[in-house]
Amino acid sequence: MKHIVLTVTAALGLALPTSLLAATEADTNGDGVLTIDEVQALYPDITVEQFTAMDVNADGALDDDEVVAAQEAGMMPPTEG
Ligand SMILES: [Ca+2]
Ligand SMILES: [Ca+2]
Repeated sequence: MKHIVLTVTAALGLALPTSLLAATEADTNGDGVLTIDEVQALYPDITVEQFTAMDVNADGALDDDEVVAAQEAGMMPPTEG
């Protein structure tokens, strides 16, 4: 459900909530998760160590929940506008 809403919203080009906007902008290959390369493309200051800390389930990528958690924890800057 969440993935469908995100996909439809992105397709329509509507404004997304801050956390989801960050994930959408950073997800350059459109697979729905952020790799370290995608995160660093948007946030060059984020280190591998920080990425690993944000990757709660240790699958090597950040999903929406992990991005939101990272932003709420202050580990990833929220995007504005
Ligand atoms: Ca991706
Ligand atoms: Ca993960």
